[in-house]
Amino acid sequence: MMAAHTIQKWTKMESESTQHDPRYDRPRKLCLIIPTYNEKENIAKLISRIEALRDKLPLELSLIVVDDGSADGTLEVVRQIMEKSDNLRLIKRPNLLGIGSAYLDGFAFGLAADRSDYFGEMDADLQHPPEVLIEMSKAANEGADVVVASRYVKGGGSVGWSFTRRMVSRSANYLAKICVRAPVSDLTSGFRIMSKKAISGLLQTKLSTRGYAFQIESLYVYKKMNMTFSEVPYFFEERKSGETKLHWIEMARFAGTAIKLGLFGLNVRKG
Ligand SMILES: Nc1nc2c(ncn2[C@@H]2O[C@H](COP(=O)(O)OP(=O)(O)O)[C@@H](O)[C@H]2O)c(=O)[nH]1
Ligand SMILES: [Mg+2]
Repeated sequence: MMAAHTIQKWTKMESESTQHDPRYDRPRKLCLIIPTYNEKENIAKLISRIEALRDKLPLELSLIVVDDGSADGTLEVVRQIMEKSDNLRLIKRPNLLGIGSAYLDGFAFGLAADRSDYFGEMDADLQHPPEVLIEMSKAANEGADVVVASRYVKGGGSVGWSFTRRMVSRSANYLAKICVRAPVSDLTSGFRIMSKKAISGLLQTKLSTRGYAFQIESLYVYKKMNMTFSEVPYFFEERKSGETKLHWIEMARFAGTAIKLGLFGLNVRKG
């Protein structure tokens, strides 16, 4: 098990020695974080679809799975893949600590252990088609600090959603838009790539949430840091297997966090 404070300490040490050095000639690296909780049926398929993209990506790719005590065999599947792959690592946490905290631990570990230039967020359940990573990586490589894969731009959408599900998502997005005012159309999207600068700033900020509202708090931080934004369209697909962890209580927390953010903001260090 890896304690969060240990990871934070590494980040601080390492970030001092991995500042961008133009004399250091190497392909730019993308560290993709995949949080899992009971994703046994999905994770191997996802990783093999990501691996098939390697030659088409303008960035060199490594993967970190952050698992929160899955009891369905997800860990065994990940370990089997790790035996054959140098590019996959696992952060194993004891129990469900929230998707936001999984990302933060993944970012901190990636920043410390790799010399990554970019960090990605992606669900393990195949709802985020990995092929979109090609366009996202290009946008990042061309200079955007925050690339958001978006359902709400031309060419994007969601597959197989009921009217209610669509309304809930639209309302959450609308509320987030009013409260965060970040220059993107899909503020609740959890499919993103960020620059090292954006992630370093995020890791220095004390967020108020560990759950799904992480997505809007992090956007707020990037906006306050004057990061550059870019959006790439995508279709959010149906969950192939397993169950969502997004329940009503999380949605209520999300709304609470959005309103708090709109009213009081967050204290963001700007470098
Ligand atoms: N490690 C970890 N992963 C989580 C947690 N909550 C959700 N996930 C993972 O985050 C991704 C998105 O969650 P999901 O339940 O599919 O959310 P939805 O797509 O909004 O319904 C999936 O890969 C989940 O397995 C958590 O607390 N910890
Ligand atoms: Mg999902």
